[in-house]
Amino acid sequence: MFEKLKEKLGGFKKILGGAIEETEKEAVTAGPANKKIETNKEKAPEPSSKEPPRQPEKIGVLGRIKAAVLEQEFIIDEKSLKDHLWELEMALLESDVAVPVAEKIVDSVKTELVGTRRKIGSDKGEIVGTALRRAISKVISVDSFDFDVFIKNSKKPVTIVFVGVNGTGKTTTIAKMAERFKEQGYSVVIAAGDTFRAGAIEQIEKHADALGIKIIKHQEGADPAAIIYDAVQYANARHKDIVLADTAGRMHTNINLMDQLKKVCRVNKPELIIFVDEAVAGNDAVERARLFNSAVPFNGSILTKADADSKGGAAISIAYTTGKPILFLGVGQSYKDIVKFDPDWLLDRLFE
Ligand SMILES: Nc1nc2c(ncn2[C@@H]2O[C@H](COP(=O)(O)OP(=O)(O)O)[C@@H](O)[C@H]2O)c(=O)[nH]1
Ligand SMILES: [Mg+2]
Repeated sequence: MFEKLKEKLGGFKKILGGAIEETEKEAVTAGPANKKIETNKEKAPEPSSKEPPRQPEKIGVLGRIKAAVLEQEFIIDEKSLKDHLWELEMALLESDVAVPVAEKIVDSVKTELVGTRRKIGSDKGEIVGTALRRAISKVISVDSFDFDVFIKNSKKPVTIVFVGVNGTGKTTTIAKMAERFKEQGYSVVIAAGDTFRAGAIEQIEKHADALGIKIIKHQEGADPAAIIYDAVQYANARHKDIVLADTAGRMHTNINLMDQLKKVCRVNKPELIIFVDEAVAGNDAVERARLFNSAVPFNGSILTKADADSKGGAAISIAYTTGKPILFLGVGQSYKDIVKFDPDWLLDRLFE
């Protein structure tokens, strides 16, 4: 998972590490530390030929100590990074990181490194790796929303509406989440809110049967807002904990269907709206997330198909672009294939 991005970041670490190594060599050759000693000496009073030398030992020792400390350090200057930071931006863009997010990462790496003193002989790959990890961490850690804690502390039933374009894995994710909630001891109701696509009701019904979960459905073409409303009523009457509401996939550009989604949310006031898209969709997913979020402001995203060969860019960009956290990753087709998203987990993967 995220192998391509990891590879690119690894390559960049080597390149920039090499450039910093060059700066270090130049610093050692030019001996900036020695120049500092000269300055030190200049400040010391010149011994006149008439006067006896004044405490030469003391100045010498101080000078030597200062030189030893300075000699072990060098400063990373902007010049040595400039061309390579552009390469970093390219590498990020090629990995499907969105433009503003790539710019933000490059900027952070620059701030982390330029003008800082480093020990001579220290591991340059590590210096760059740490700066990169911090920069990426900043863009993916948008807030500290803990999904499980939120569910636990919320008044029941908790209604969760899943939104997104067609085929991204909403229905499968609902089945996975239902299984996860069941395991945690919650009772679940599913609302078959995709009344648009032929076979969608049967598809989610099959999942509900397999998981032994109650499903509320109407006929094809029915109003999804009404179905979800019925499911919430049912959950209220039977003291069920969670309502998982499916919706039809829709293009973020289709105004009528987006209006229908707004109605679903207006009528039912779900506790959570979750945007579902594919990790493999890259920048398209980022743009869709942005537009869905402005139509029906959601609480977080789930990225599916992270088991496929994703470049990793969407995972890095969506949270920063929408300001909402990634909650889970879908990592396969079976019910258990869902993992809670943790920024550190992703960072460990990229930098292990
Ligand atoms: N490999 C993989 N396939 C997935 C994942 N999530 C969903 N799928 C598959 O994606 C396809 C579309 O899923 P579906 O739930 O019908 O998408 P929907 O149109 O958004 O409801 C199905 O074949 C799913 O099995 C995942 O995490 N990994
Ligand atoms: Mg579906």
